[in-house]
Amino acid sequence: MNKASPHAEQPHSGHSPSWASGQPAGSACICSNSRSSLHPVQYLVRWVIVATSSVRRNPGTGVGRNRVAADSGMASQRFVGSAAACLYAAPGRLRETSPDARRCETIRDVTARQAESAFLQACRREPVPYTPVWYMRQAGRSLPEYRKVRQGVSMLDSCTRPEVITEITMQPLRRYDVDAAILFSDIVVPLRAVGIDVDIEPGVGPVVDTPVRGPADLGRLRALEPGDVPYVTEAVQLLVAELNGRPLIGFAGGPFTLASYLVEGGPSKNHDRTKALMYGDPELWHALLGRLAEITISFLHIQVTAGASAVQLFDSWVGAVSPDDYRHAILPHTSRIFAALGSAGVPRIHFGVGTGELLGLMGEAGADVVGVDWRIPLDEAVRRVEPGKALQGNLDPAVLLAPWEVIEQRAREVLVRGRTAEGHVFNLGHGVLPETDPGVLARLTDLVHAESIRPKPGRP
Ligand code: 1CP
Repeated sequence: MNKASPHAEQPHSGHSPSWASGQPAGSACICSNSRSSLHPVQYLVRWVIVATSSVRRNPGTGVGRNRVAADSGMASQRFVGSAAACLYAAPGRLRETSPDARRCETIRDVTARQAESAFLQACRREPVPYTPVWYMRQAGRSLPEYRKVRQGVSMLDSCTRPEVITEITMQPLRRYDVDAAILFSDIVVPLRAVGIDVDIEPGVGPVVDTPVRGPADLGRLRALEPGDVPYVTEAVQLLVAELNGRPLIGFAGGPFTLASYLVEGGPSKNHDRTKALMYGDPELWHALLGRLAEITISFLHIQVTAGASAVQLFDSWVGAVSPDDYRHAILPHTSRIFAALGSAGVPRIHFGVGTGELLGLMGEAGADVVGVDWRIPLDEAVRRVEPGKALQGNLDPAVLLAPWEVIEQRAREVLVRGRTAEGHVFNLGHGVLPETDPGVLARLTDLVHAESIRPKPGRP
């Protein structure tokens, strides 16, 4: 039983209140070196809301959890300069307090809850009230209610229906007290949206009827426009409304992983054809990855514009290449993706499987958070990644099939090693395995929170 569910906590998690920072009412700041803050009245309202929020029963485990029932939407200025020049203003009324103010840009509305989220704080390497947790592939796969919704609807069709996307994205949050939702979609959704003949075959994965093998095939990879994926925009907007401030993670496939599906024509063990193209025809390779980077930038921008509060680039299969090849053949394109997302001001997470030797380069590519699979302990990952990055990971998903005592011990180890990082988001080392018991994930979520809770400042 999670007596200390962080989402049932009082909203104020040890930050300086707004009235102490001089921030006017009706505004929230998510500057990298300042805390979100609330006007005393907002603070009181939120405290009452939280204190009176109803306890919902967790359908998976019977674990009772408090939920924040409501939240106050507030405009935010995301600041890209020094904290001293940070702006605070009501929506549409930008008040300049210094010349640097021009460097502040309004990104979108955020709720106070989002600005305070432990997940976003950890991504930004700020102090956290507890270690935040979410799971790659938390939506779908192991949930019976997912399989029910998907009955008679193909995978890619389900990714084009905003209500279905919303429902499936929310399903894990009804069972687990995770700190973020991840949009239900797939890395091949934008490829299909620009006209690539890709489908997802049950039990197989993405299959491309006409693989990309020569320069003539590049023409099929046109730019992605928001109008190509209206269902993604609509679903993200619906979700942001429903999530009540809990962050939504948008995502896209990384350049190597997308190229692999396109070149191989489907899932591949060693990505031999893809690597043959990388080695044998650098011109075509860079042209291909350039187009994929364009599509990815656009897909991620669409999700952030609609309200996603972080993005993850899944370059799942990039661990197949050596560090040298990564640097020359992939990093320039990944760097471009992360640089293009920089102005959006949301944390950028970069993940790949078997990438122990690439972790430093994956950070260099411009991610704020480097995802680590289970093969490298987090304290070792800290040594491999340059300073100034948070880490995400890295419990082996297969551990969740072992007895609870083993899971508990392994999770504690991940938490302890995670404390050596500047910021740590607890996750698995790869996606949830289909055979995972959802009750175990619920229990693990509560364990991570309870084990990692930090004392409030000023308390013994
Ligand atoms: O019939 C089904 O239920 C299809 C299974 C499925 C699901 C639920 C696929 C086919 N994709 C998805 C959703 C999905 N895909 C999400 C949902 C959000 C979540 O809960 O995390 C995400 C993030 C993805 C991303 C994705 N798709 C990746 C990167 C993440 C990873 O696991 O490494 C990759 C590599 C894919 C391709 C893909 N799509 C589907 C499958 C089975 C695969 C992998 C195939 C292979 O082994 O190559």
